[in-house]
Parts: sequence; C-alpha cells; structure tokens
Amino acid sequence: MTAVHSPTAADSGASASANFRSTTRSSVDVSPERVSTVATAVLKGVHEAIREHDVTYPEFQAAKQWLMDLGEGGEWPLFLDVFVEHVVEEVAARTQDGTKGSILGPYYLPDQVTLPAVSTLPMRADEQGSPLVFSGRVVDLAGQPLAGAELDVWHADSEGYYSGFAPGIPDGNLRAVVVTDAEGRFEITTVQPAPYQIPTDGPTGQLIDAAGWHPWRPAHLHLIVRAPGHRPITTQLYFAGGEYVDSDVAEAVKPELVLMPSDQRVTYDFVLEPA
Ligand code: MBD
Ligand code: FE
Repeated sequence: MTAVHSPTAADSGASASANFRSTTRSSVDVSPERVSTVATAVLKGVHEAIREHDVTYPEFQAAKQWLMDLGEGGEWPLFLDVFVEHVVEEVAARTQDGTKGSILGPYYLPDQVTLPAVSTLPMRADEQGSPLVFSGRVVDLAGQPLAGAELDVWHADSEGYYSGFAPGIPDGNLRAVVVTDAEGRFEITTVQPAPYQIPTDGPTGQLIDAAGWHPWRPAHLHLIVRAPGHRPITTQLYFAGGEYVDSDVAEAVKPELVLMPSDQRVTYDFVLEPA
C-alpha cells in the first residue's frame, strides 16, 4: 500500500487544536511540589538526551524551530495524542478493571445524534467502503447486562478521514451515541474504516519522515462506553490481520482490543466497573 498524500491533510491536525480549545477546558489543582516534581523529571529527560547524544547547537535550533512550527500549525493535540497519550492511558489503566482502555485521540466530538440499540451510523448516501456490522453487549463485572448504556462511537471513513476534521465530509458522519437495549445489546451497522495516516504535510508528519518512521495507525473504531453508576471507558477496537496492527505509530493497540472479523461482522462485549 502506498502512502496517499492529501494536500489538505494538515488541516485535520489544526482543526484538532480548535476542537480541543472549545471542548476541553479542564483545570486541575496541582501543588507547586507536584509541578516541580514532574517538570523537573521532564527537563531531566531532555537534558540527559542532549548529553547522551551530543546534541549540537544547530540541532538545538532546528528543534526550537520545529516546536514553534508545531504550535503555529496547531498540531500539539495531534502530536501529544500520537506520541504521549498511550503512556498516560497506561498509567490510568493501573487502577482500571473490565474492558481495556485505549487513547482518546484528537478527533472525538461530543453531542452526536442518539440512536437506538440496532442502528446504522449516519453516513453519506454514497458512503464508500465495505459494510461492517458491529454487535455485542455491555455488562458489569458480574456479567449482568447494562440496559441504557451509551456507546459513543466514531471512526474514520474508507479513506481514513474523520468528519468534523477533514474537509468535505458532512457533520456527524460516522459518529453517534448508540443506547443498549434491555439485555444490554447493541448492533451497529457502519462501513469498514481504513487505516489512518498522520498528515504528512504538517510538522508531526515532518518529524516522522525525518526520523524514517511510518505515519500509520491501523484501522480502528473509537468508543466511549458509559452507564449510570459505572466508570466510563475510553477505548478503541482493531481488526485482526489488518495493516499496522503490529506497528501502530501511536502504540495504542492492546491484544484484548483486536477483533476477529468474520463475514464483515465483528462482536465485542464491554465490561464496565462500578464508578
Ligand atoms: C487518530 O485517528 C487517532 O485515533 C489518534 C489516537 C491519533 C491520531 C489520529
Ligand atoms: Fe482515530
């Protein structure tokens, strides 16, 4: 498979910045001791890398320029979610039971249309890609079904683009909140997403190219699963045998989250722990 270059791909990274600003106003109470501990450790890591690898002045200035470009291009959310979030998730997962979590990524949009348990995701009349039926249940740690649980689902289209971020896709395309039935069941009809390529024309893509890495994430479904009285889980599901499942640039694949497609159908049961 060859890398398809889109001249507008970097817009997705910048749109992610605008979205983050408007949706994520989190403030966290941190003591000076905590700030000092973490900031000192981060700076120490940078200092050590410079010493260990004899980083030169020209390299230091190039890095400074690149970081300025990353901010001006609006790609901090993209960069951090691709290269850092998986470790934040790993730490959060230490105290998490039930279904394994994975990273949120930069392309979540809240407040999508609510649909009943058996539904087709909003899609264009001529939506490309092979059909995919994704079904399963939401249960608690004891295996009891959770009726009225919400599956907030979003995924890329058959070209790897997300609505709300890439141009030319209707708002809400391939996004919805699906509510489980009385037995905790759901059955979502959609299309098979394509692998996702980090935009090659922005600073994040430049770094990947300059380092000789590859810019791909395997095809995936994003989910936030919620039920009253239970801890919500943010996760992703992947497809066995798909490209990049073993080499995700964002390092967000866990073996428990890889689905075995059969006849264009996949199933997964989500297990939520008490809040
Ligand atoms: C994605 O689609 C994604 O899920 C993540 C985590 C980062 C970049 C693009
Ligand atoms: Fe994604």
